[in-house]
Amino acid sequence: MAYVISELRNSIGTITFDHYKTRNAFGEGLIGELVDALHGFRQRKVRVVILRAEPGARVWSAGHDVKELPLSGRDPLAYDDPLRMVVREVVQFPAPIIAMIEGGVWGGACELALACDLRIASESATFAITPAKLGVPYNATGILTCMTAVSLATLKEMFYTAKPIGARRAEVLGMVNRVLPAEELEDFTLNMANDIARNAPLSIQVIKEQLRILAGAQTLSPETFERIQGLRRKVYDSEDYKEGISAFLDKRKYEFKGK
Ligand code: YXS
Repeated sequence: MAYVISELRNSIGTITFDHYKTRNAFGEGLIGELVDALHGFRQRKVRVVILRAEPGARVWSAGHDVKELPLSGRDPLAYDDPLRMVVREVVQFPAPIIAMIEGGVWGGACELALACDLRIASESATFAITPAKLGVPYNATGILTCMTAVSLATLKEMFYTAKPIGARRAEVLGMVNRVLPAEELEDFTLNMANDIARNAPLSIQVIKEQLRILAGAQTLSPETFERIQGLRRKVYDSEDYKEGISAFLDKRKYEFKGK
């Protein structure tokens, strides 16, 4: 595997993002290997999965691979987009997934971390939701994923400012379960994983699915859903959307004109 390292020990699976040259950006390659690893763990009936970057990482993941965002007026976060696929894999995985986080978590990676069942972070962790920095129209299920883990006031601040939130503040806000010194992170996370793995897997599997269904229970009429999609099209068809991606790729400051 070129993008992730997958290990299985005592019914606990660990997947390590291992593509630092793109800061573990979520491109098709990394997401493909991540999904394959989860499929393998599902077959092996693992009881807990830990998602992590390499020890001491300054960046957990830089989020969606910007180089793979379409410029051609196509929905950048459509149902079959790799990011959408992996978030579904995580929320539907039949056992708890713990995001063990060191370093910066950016954009779509922040949603993935929030989609995990638990988040254990080191003091170096930061969390940023960045569509407004790139002119991207986030999608409905992605917003819902974040809404189930973060208060509306905090989510608005994160979406509007696109600025990172530090680990300690994230803990106060309930975005992460625990914040620890880096040297304690791995042992604490493994102990929690072992605690969970000793409990009844079927009971945990069912409560996870019940919580997913109940948390996502939003009645949306087809017309409301189409209105949301229409609003998003206004963004991804805009000049600002092209400007956000071009500015990132040209390594220059963006200049949005609201059109
Ligand atoms: O120039 P080279 O070839 O060495 O590559 C550079 C970066 O281009 C690359 N890289 C990325 N490539 C694709 N997609 C990315 N998201 C991405 N991020 C980084 O990695 C190489 C090293 O980057 P560099 O020099 O900036 O590293 P650094 O250590 O100084 O800074 C690390 C970061 C993460 C602070 C910095 O790379 C950064 O700010 N990256 C962008 C973070 C971000 O805005 N992510 C959102 C992506 S879009 C997304 O997730 C959703 C669609 S949305 O926006 O809606 O949330």
